[in-house]
Amino acid sequence: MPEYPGSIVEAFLRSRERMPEKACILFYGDTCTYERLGREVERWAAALRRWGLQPGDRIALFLANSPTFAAAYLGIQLAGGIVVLVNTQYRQVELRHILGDAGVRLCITDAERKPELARVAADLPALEAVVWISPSSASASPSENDRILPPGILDCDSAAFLADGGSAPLDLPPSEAVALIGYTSGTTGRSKGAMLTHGNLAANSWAVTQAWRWTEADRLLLTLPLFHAHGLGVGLHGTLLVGSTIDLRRRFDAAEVYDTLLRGETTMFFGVPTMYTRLLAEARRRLAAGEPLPPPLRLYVSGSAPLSVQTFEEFERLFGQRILERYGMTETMMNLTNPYEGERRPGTVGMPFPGQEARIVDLQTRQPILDERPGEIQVRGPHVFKGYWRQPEATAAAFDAEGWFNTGDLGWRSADGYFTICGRIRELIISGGYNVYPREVEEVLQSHPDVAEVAVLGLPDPDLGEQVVAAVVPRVPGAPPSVDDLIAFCRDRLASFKKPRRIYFVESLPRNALGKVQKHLLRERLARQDFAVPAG
Ligand code: MCA
Ligand code: AMP
Repeated sequence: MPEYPGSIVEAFLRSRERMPEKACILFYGDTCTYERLGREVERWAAALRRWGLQPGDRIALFLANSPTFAAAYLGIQLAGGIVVLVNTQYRQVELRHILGDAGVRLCITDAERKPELARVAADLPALEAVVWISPSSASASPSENDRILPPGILDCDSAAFLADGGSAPLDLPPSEAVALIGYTSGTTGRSKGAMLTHGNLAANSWAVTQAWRWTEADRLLLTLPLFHAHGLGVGLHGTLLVGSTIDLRRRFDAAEVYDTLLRGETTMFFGVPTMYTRLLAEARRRLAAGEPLPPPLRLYVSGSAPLSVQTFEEFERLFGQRILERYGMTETMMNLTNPYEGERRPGTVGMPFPGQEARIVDLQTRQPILDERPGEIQVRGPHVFKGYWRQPEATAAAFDAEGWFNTGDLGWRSADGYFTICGRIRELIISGGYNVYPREVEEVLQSHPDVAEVAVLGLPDPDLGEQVVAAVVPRVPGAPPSVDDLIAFCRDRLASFKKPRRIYFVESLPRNALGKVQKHLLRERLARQDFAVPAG
């Protein structure tokens, strides 16, 4: 049995004990040591318990990257709570669904995001408290914090919430308890909460750190958001587990990343493919201006969306380094990885991490396929989630009788064991590493008074991989609503990255005999621009 701890919080406390004065999180000139983070974690845990947190209560984090995110995250888990991750771009529709579905009792946010939360708070019967990070410890201005929460909901700034000190020793959470709920598409329907246990997270982080030879000497430059599996489950967890250092940023900025890499202190960078294409463009600009290339890193990793062979090869030509591509999901954290030593094969996602399994099954017979034919990728191991929150049927449908999880991704395996992803069973658009479920955008556009029918799909995009495109049938033929109006309508309700980049007005949608929209036909027509001028 591998020697990994029962939870990430336990792993963190072990690292703190081993090297209290080591830098854990660097954040724009501030150095948060393992000891300082540990004290903050204990303060959050004690304050949450004092407030009345019971083991298993859901506490949402609707918070941008900062050391406070890490402290609150670990504090909730140390207190026995379940963290619900919320993308900071989410707006009323997503907030209502996620916070409502998870029955969140308390939400930790920042002053900048509190007004959006206040718009939906009255629709969330389980919500009892909102704790917002005081502007002194976040970058938001107090004037943005102007919308009042409904009466009956505790509205508390973090300084007041954490006051009173006291850090009674708390037991570590059991490894089989749920640590975190991440909302994701599942294979069908509305976004579902994937329940990951402390054991799932620790097992996967252990596998990742082993496979990538991650040690306490590493310094990871992390510009990914901490509210998704990539930044959190790979970047932060790995750091805490091995006791290395994370150079955390609020967001990705190619020029800032390039400048940081030039300083030569970074050993690893993890990103989505869009970040790599932007980094390449930045490098070309710098080289043209006579600036140098950054020194080599120990490891560049790409994931969350397909890395094109072209980007892989250009990166190797320019930076002289072969990006390691891996494949993961919210339900499982990381599944497959190209080898650290050995061939990193472009266009593939490699093999299972240590201690985990993966295979391809035939879509009809559900029998394993051993040759190089495509089928559905299934995975099994200690990293695979417990199930969907309050969705026993969806959970049952996601696993087969032998405990294999159906990923909903299509792929094939080469004779020498490399997996290649070649499609998705579910309808999902991946734009710049963010998932967009067409149905969610369709539902919002459909509710616009001037829209009769709508279909949303993904088309190729050189920067984002895929872009969101909508075909709209206006309610009054020949009198479509304005594109700006439709986009503003989406942005008011959904995260801005879900808004269509292009909207085409059409007379009707192609449908089959059962009335289902034939998106493949629509995609072909839109790709050919077989319509009047795009209205966007
Ligand atoms: C931002 N915008 C986007 C996207 N990101 N539009 C489409 N797709 C996107 N991905 C929009 C904003 O809404 C805004 O629109 C405008 O672009 C500028 O926003 P800004 O924040 O400046 O964007 P950016 O800095 O250009 O962001 C691009 C990005 C970012 C750096 C690629 O999207 C990003 O950090 N992506 C990573 C997501 C991630 O962590 N995914 C992992 C999921 P407007 O101005 O109109 O409002 S976990 C996962 O998939 C599994 C587990 C796995 O395997 O990892
Ligand atoms: P999420 O639901 O946010 O966890 O997104 C997981 C999905 O991202 C997977 O099911 C894949 O479809 C996709 N994905 C993640 N990594 C890769 C990769 N390296 N190549 C292709 N698709 C990927």
